[in-house]
This record gives sequence, C-alpha cells and structure tokens, in this order.
Amino acid sequence: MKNSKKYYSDTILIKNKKYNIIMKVKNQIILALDVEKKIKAFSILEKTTKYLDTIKIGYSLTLSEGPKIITEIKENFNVKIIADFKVADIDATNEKIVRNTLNYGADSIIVHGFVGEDSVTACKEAAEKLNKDIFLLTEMSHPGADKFLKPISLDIAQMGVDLGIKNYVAPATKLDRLKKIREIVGQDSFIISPGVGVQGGVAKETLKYADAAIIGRSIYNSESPQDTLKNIIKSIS
Ligand code: FNU
Repeated sequence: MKNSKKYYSDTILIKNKKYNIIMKVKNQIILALDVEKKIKAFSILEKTTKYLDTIKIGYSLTLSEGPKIITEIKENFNVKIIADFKVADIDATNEKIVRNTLNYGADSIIVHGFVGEDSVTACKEAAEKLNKDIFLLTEMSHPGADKFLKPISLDIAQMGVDLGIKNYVAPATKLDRLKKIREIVGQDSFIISPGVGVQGGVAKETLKYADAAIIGRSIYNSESPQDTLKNIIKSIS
C-alpha cells in the first residue's frame, strides 16, 4: 500500500508465503490508555472511539484489571489493540509472552530491540503464527534513554530491517532521532511515535516522520477527552 502515512502492516501467512495486510489507524492517533480501572478505561473509550480506532494498552491497565481486559475491550469496542509490554527477555520467554498476549485478543505487541536478534525473532515468529505482528521499539522518548538506548537505537532499527520487521516505535520528543530512524527503516515501514503532549512532542511535527502519534495523558486526563482529541486532529489536518 503506497500511503504508509496512514496504515500499519500486519503480516499474514497464506500457503507459507508472507503477505502484509494493511490496517488503518484512524486520524493517525493512537490513544495510550494508561488508566488503571476498567470503568475509567471504558468511559474514555466511549468518549473517544468515534475519532480513533487504535489504542495502546500497557501494564497500568492490565496489571490492575488482569489480561482479560484486552478481550473485554475487543468485545465492547471496535478498536485495534497494541499491547505495550515492551517485551525484553530471552527468546523462549518472549515467545510465551507474545503468544499469550495476542491470544487474549491484542492485535499487536511492542517488543524491545536491545535484547537482540534471537529474542526479537522469537517474538516475530510467535506473532506470525497467529497471523499478527510486532512493533519493534528502537529509541525511547524520555530523557534517560539518551544514556544507554540512544547509542544503539539506529543499530536496533537496522536489525529490524534485516529481520524483515515492518512496524516500529520511535520518539516524538526527539525529532532528529525519529527522522534518522525513518531513514533507516524506509518509507514502507510503519512508525508509531509516543511522547506527544505531556512529554513535549507536537503531533503535526511528529507526523512529518511518523505514521501515527501515540497520545495518553493529554487526552485521558483532560476535562473533555473528546474535545481534546478533536483539537489534536484539527491541528494535524
Ligand atoms: P503520554 N511510551 C513512551 N515513550 O512514552 N511505549 C516511549 O519511548 C515508548 C513508549 C509509552 O506521555 C508510555 O508508556 F516506547 O501520557 C505511555 O503509554 O502521552 C505512552 O507511550 C505515552 O503516554
């Protein structure tokens, strides 16, 4: 699909051949639903799913409500779920984490790259067996990532390319880095970018290099999540 600005790919296997299914991220915004209670999560989703169709959930919600929250959200809302579990273990353990998470209904899962090729490959293969896909985390958005992750993040992106990974996470707070990562992974890859809003990133700037912006607190902590979301969408169109 040519317009990589609006889609991320999901790999399926047909007759042992890999194909990329293209999934749309509505309005190029992914909601990071880092609330801790189901009631709050559902309330935010009720207010926002008119304007978005992809959400990211992480440990905040899954540890307090249990992993079945993934299934429950899928049953009640028409959204794609990216599980932000930043998987970073040995290959055998990674395989179990990815398989279980995707079996709960997540459409995709975020995986750390710094653990290396064998660990990442285990995640990729586990996802592909379920006709799903992973996002490879290259560099992170917070200042502390500059010390250990920044020196290796471009190598992580290159490793992703070498492994045939199509979906990446790269920071909205460090546009020079995001740009470099885009150059490495190419225009056909799909980059989602956290750090817009509270962490200082700006959606419009981020989307010059990324395909979708991940936004959490600015939306779910605002008095009117739907108005905030509408304003962000207006700012990027
Ligand atoms: P908000 N997140 C991040 N930086 O912020 N997955 C990264 O480098 C990264 C992430 C997540 O600041 C973070 O955990 F790889 O409230 C949170 O869920 O907009 C979201 O992106 C940002 O949330």
